[in-house]
Amino acid sequence: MSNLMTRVFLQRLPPKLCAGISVGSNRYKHSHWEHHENGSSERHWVYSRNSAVAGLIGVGAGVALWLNAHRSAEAASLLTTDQEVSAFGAYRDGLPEYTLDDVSKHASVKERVWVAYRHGVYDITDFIQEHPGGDKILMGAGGSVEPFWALYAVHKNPHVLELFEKYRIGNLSSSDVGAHVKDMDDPYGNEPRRHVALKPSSKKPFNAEPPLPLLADNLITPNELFYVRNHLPVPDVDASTYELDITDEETDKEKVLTLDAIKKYPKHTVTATIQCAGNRRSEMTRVKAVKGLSWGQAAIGNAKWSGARLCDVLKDMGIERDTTDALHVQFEGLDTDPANMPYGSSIPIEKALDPYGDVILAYEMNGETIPRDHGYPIRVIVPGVVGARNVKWLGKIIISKKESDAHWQQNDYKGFAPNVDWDTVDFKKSPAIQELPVISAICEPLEGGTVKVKNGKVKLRGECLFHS
Ligand SMILES: Nc1nc2c(c(=O)[nH]1)N[C@H]1C(S)=C(S)[C@@H](COP(=O)(O)O)O[C@H]1N2
Ligand SMILES: [Mo]
Repeated sequence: MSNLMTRVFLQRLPPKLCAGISVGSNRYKHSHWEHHENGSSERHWVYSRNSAVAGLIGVGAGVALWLNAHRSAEAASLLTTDQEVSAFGAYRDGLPEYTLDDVSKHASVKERVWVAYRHGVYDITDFIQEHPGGDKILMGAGGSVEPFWALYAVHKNPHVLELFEKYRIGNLSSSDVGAHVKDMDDPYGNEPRRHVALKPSSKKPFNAEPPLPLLADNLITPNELFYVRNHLPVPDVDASTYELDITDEETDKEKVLTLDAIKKYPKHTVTATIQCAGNRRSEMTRVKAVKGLSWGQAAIGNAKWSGARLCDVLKDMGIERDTTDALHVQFEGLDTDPANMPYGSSIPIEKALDPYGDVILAYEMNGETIPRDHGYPIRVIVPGVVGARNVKWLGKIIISKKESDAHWQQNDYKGFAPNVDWDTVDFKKSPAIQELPVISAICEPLEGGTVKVKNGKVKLRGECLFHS
């Protein structure tokens, strides 16, 4: 059968199996079609390709930036308790007092950038200039970084806060403490309910994976057990007013599609595995400390996705191989950061225009309406390509000569050799990850578990990702 992740009952160790499947470099080696009488079609994917680079890319992907996570942070300690956090931003004797009004006068590098955090006032000008992604903190410039942290709660780790405390210049006048957060709604106040079996690696934004044995139980991952990887709060999209905006930068042509209009295109179903580039980062950390969410082995899932083929929609706009000079298809989500910037990334246009590429604007996951966590009402599915390009809550498509300039395309989700670290990384030097290499992992027994030997044999279960 199709798909990238498969349930295997082995009597030998997986490397043997994987050596078997990774020989040869034909892409899309085994895919087969099922055409249905109602005009819809279905394709199952099995990829194979040489896996020699797997280790390298795997380790490199772990280096990928997690917004402005700080250099000294270790993946394992990214999440911390409120108690550890509460020591920071406390009142400190002997420092001058400033009001929020004073702070607001320092909102640019020229005037020095001040922010308030709990009782503390900080001059973070140097921090911004020295740290990757530090510019994100400019969102709180001249005011409070609390709204910023409420959104990127993952940064409430001791390393970031400790470092932050070095920039302390004063105390916030007591009447202003907390004033700036009173009317702030929790941006994560409207999240969907999640299955209790999902183990979060961060709660705000929500990121979670299922237990490995449950993953191995199902070739098709049930929707509620499918790992969730959100960078921002889940948007609450009203399907009745939903619109997908498609712009061709080459011709300035624009098309706006409602959900009903998307559903009028022939319905196409693909079974495709999605994997986060950070999957198994916790294992990488054992080799060398890497930053980012400390995923186990289950930031991966396999589902049947149904929707309109992107190539059909683009063809309708006159965009085909012979008619366009564009090189990339950019996607934007309806989820936005505090500066109102949407999640975004892009794929090469060949993949989008290839009728065998199976890129779809999906509205169903395993025969059900796509759940909110997975992109309701429309999500682009790019089979064989890293999770980060499978943009959820799709709001905009831009046909362009350029890659997306979003953070997640330019400064994250790139692979680097293990000798590159946070002091030497130059994101421009590495291409954005698209296709992922072959990996395999044992799902049962769990690490540290016991194996039962029966007639000199052991039973193992695992996942195997056949990615092109
Ligand atoms: N709009 C939007 N799309 C997104 C993301 C996101 O945060 N926002 N995360 C990406 C990443 S990094 C991954 S791995 C997958 C995760 O998809 P899932 O949550 O359905 O498993 O979605 C991708 N698409
Ligand atoms: Mo991801």
